[in-house]
Amino acid sequence: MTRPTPPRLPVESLAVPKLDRIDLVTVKLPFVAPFGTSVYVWTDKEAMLLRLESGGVTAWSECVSDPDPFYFYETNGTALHIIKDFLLPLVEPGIAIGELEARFRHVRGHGMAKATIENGLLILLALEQGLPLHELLGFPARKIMSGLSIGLKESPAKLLEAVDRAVDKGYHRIKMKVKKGQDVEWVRAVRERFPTVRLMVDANGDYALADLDHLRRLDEFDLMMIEQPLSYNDIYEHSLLQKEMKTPICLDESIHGLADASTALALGACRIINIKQGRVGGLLESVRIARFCAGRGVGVWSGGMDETGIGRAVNIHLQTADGFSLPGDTSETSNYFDEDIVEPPVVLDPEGFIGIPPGPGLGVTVVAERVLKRALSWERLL
Ligand code: OSB
Ligand code: MG
Repeated sequence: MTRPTPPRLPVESLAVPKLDRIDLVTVKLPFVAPFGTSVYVWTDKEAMLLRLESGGVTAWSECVSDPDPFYFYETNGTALHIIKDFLLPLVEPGIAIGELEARFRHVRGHGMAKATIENGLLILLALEQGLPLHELLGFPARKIMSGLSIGLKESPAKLLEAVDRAVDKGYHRIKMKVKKGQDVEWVRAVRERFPTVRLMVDANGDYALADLDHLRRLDEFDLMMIEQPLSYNDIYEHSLLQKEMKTPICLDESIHGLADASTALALGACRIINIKQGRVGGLLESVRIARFCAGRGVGVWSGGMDETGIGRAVNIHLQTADGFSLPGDTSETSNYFDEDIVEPPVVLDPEGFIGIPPGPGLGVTVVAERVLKRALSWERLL
């Protein structure tokens, strides 16, 4: 089994524009409700934004890391360091985007930091060419399926309320977080009340292979998948678990790029992959993984990082790419924030779909006053 050599994407040959000004802005937006995983509970989104200016055109992108390493090893602090000290010095006007990616590979890991710059440049190019981002990437417009990620709740009753609201809204699938001791009976409660809803669970790595007998009890609930049951760092043990379980395993944390995806498929470690564009280093690597998986009968979907409207719009554009056959973690803005920093907010249509914001670039407008109101820090880099 050899590593895939992905075909070149047409966008790789576009030239990096000359940048006139670069800023990094960190904003903090309170969540409408705390969001809990098996690892941590977040009460707000602290997001680092990159603002690029070129010939009077301004593009914003979002680093999807958190201030803490409780989902992924990158933090806003490491991303700032890597972007400022290692990645931005590699950005040279006139070189191809593909060449920039090759230069970025000299920096090991730090996909979220890389994605912030690569996505920002692609958004800038799309704005300059007057094209929606998905069109620059080569994908026709299509509406996106929706999915809600429900954090750990304090009681099964509260969980049922949240699922009820999501079903009412028309979400195409519902994900519930689980952890050891807050799993089988909670899933059973949801299944009993909603026998046919498309349901899945996400453990964020809370189990070990020794929990096999316990995890197998989840097989009776007709779940679409179980996301990242074992360690954030593992692929091999997931392959052993998948052989023992009927429910498809979906890998999230373990997949940092196309090479990991190919390892996971070769080992049979999962039947589905959650692509978070930041975690895998940007939109182009995401497109490569989606294609690779689609060609092998493995479904992919776009994960989320509770992003502001900037990152959420990037995820929406990404989902026009071939291979995104499953509903992802893209839900309404009101699920996260009372007031976002972009307009318009994401809303579901009556059939539960999400439209691509129309217009060049991301199709959303960053509201300067709201960024200023929410800014914790603002650093001009160029
Ligand atoms: O594991 O998918 C995850 C949010 C933050 C960190 C990790 C995860 C999540 C989510 C929510 O599940 C995704 C979203 O609604 O944006
Ligand atoms: Mg996950």
